[in-house]
Amino acid sequence: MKSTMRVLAVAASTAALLGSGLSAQAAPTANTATAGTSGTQATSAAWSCPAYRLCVWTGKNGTGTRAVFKYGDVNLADSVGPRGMNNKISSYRNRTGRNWSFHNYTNYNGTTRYAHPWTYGNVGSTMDDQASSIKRR
Ligand SMILES: [Ca+2]
Repeated sequence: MKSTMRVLAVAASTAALLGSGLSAQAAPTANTATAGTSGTQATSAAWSCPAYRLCVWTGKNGTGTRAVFKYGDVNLADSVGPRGMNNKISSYRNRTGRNWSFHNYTNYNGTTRYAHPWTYGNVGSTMDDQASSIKRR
């Protein structure tokens, strides 16, 4: 990973977005084809996420192992909070009214991408399998 830092004070409206900028809309119809195939943390359906939480997945399109956040995680590699997600996040769903930032280093450092309220999608090539911290804004 490159060591370039981004200024986090940049207004969210002008900051780099995650993925291809899917906007607020209803989540796609659940895809049951992938249900229950990836172990104990597999979600019941693609994009399944509790209300008022940020969900992230190890697979694209809301599949694979899921982690759920209320406040974020300063270090995805440690044992505090969900395990097994460091450098593995490929998709997200933001079911909150807040912006969230994804960073390729711990402590909210490094390359930053934003997930706007009520959006979902793949995180995009810049952040795919790169995120090491996540912050609720
Ligand atoms: Ca952690």
